[in-house]
Amino acid sequence: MKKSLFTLLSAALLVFQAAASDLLLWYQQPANNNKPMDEALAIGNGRMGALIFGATSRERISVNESSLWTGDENLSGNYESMGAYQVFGNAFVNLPGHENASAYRRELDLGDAISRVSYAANGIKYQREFFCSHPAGVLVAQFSADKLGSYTGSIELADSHQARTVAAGNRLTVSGQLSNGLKYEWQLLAQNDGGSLAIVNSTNGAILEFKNCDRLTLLLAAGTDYALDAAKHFRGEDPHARLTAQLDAAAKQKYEKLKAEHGKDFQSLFNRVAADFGKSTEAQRALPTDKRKLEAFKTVDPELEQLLFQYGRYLLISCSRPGGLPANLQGLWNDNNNPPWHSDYHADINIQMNYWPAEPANLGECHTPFFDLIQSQLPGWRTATATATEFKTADGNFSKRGFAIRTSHNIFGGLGWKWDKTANAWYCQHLWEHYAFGGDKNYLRSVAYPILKETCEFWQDHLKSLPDGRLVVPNGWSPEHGPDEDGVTYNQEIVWDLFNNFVQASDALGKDLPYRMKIAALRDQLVAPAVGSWGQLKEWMTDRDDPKDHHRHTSHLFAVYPGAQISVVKTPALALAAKVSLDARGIDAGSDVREWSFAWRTALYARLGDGESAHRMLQQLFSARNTCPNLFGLHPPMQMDGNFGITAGICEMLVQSQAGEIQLLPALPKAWPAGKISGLCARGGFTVDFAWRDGKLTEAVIHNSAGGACKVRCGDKVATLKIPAGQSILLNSELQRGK
Ligand code: FUC
Repeated sequence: MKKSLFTLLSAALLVFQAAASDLLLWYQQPANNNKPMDEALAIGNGRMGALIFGATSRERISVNESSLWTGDENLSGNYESMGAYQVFGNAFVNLPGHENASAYRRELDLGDAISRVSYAANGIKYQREFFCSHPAGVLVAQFSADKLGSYTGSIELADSHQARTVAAGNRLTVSGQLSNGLKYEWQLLAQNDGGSLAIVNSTNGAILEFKNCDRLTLLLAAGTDYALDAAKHFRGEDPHARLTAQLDAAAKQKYEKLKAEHGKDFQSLFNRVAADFGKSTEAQRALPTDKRKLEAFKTVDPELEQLLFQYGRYLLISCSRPGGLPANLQGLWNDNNNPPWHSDYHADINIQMNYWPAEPANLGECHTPFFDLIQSQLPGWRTATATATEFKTADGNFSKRGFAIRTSHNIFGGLGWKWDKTANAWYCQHLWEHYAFGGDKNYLRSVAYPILKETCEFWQDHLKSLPDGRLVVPNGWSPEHGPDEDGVTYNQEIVWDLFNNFVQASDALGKDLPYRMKIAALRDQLVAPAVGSWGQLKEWMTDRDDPKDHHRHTSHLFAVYPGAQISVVKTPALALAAKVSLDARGIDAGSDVREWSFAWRTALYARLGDGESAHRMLQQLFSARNTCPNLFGLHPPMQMDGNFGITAGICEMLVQSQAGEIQLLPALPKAWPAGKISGLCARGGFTVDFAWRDGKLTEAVIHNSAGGACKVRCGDKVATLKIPAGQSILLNSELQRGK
């Protein structure tokens, strides 16, 4: 259908880009070599990434690639033998004589996904740029200066598993094999303008030396023979030919062309959303990010809050692209081979939180690595479940249908630590939400639905009947809080969510009607969330929550967020109880409350319509305790879930769509009296742009990709709209059309 002029004009009205300065992290000193995860700046192309340190006389590029893992299918389930995510190592560029530098600046520009370093030494101005290109598949670095012949030094690769570097021409190569047989390789190709470049061999391996160069361009590729395919035992081709071809192809392109191609690709995702939460002061803007964030903990800094919001989107684009592995506990950026919690996939909150922003923050395709991983791991997970005594059914037999997962997993079908019994159903929520937002029926039919159905069958076989006929998850767990027992609220809510999503999926596909009826009936027999003695939402079936407990997990509030079983409108008494529980846990933050806890609490308060508390939780993330100078989440140590979680929490403050309508500004804090946002997504294929002033909506544009009716709510105003597929409608402050 043709768009009317009016529609086009109105749609353009609210589309904007943040000022370039609002998307910069910047520092006046290099990252501390001993604090890579806290201070170095991250770039990535979804599969390969790096931390850039920016030291003037010895640049350090700490290189990661998402499939470099030890471990295997780990049938024992023992956490210690599950394996861990590894680091490739460091590329160093030694520049003797650059020690005494002035006018130093190091930055990461979220607008074009480039990290830059600049300084002056010996009367010469030096500049570096680093980016990791998704289309080219390589990391690109350029070292330039305002005087010809100014670069003399050396380049070396230091492999973290002690493999030797060999050199040929202008290329350094390191290849090795991990204890599990995984083959890996990384290659660096150096190009010089002016001057000379030579190989120097020593007993420690080869390095490249350069003399009097005008400019250096480094191209780096890293990979393994990992394949996301259980049938191939997770092994594919030796990476050598692929990496060589990638570097050869990149070497034929001009630097500016690689940079432009990278920018275009990155911005095709990043620029879908722009945010403006109000203006910061000149004094706030003048501070480098490490100092500024500490001030923002005390005094609201709206532009930095906008930056934190966009940082989660930047990081997700940089570590989770279609065809790759999903974001792990540290995203992609891990600096050692014995990382905290194995830098694994944690199923009791962490990987889910990593993906909370994907759909609402308009990065639906960045969600798909999570689905690919789930699909690829199913054979291993099914085997582990079918042989686990924990999952014997009431008839004493081993489990026959479906799969369950332990709290941790790797990339080889292997599980570790304690079973998190309903994590299977929580993973299904992600599969469902991708359809709920994007509306792709082929995906629902071929990817999501079979896994949802299999998981329903698992729970059909494993739920236990109470004497009164109600159903409970037997011997479950409120993550990392309390013993194993029946009917734990978290488990009940997650299975309810699975069954409810399955019913909707079956309706959407018009499939399996009798089974759908059965699952709907089981859903309604589940023990439901209930209010306890001090007005709280009970965490367990027995009424024993401690009002002084500040535990970091808020598992029993799953039904508020990311679930939708409890809502202010549909279940007000339960919503009130959830608020009582959350206030007890959340406002007076005890020492157990972590970076990711604050992100979850932001989203929970937003769902409960409490913008002030949501914002207060957000602001906690600027404290030295909860984020690093590079704004990575700080558990401690560094953990990335809080970065993704806060982006999702902010989406919930501005737009919600879980209740069958699009609600604008459901939890706007006083700290953001005027602002605008464009490009947030709502379930049903909608995208929304809107602005507000004095805390009130001024105008909104609702785009509809799928076609159909929708209800838009803002405060007590409601509009029912029919927007044809591909069209947009402008609403005024009263939610009236185009006036
Ligand atoms: C869960 C949390 C911890 C930590 C770990 C990686 O176990 O309870 O706080 O985030 O994951």
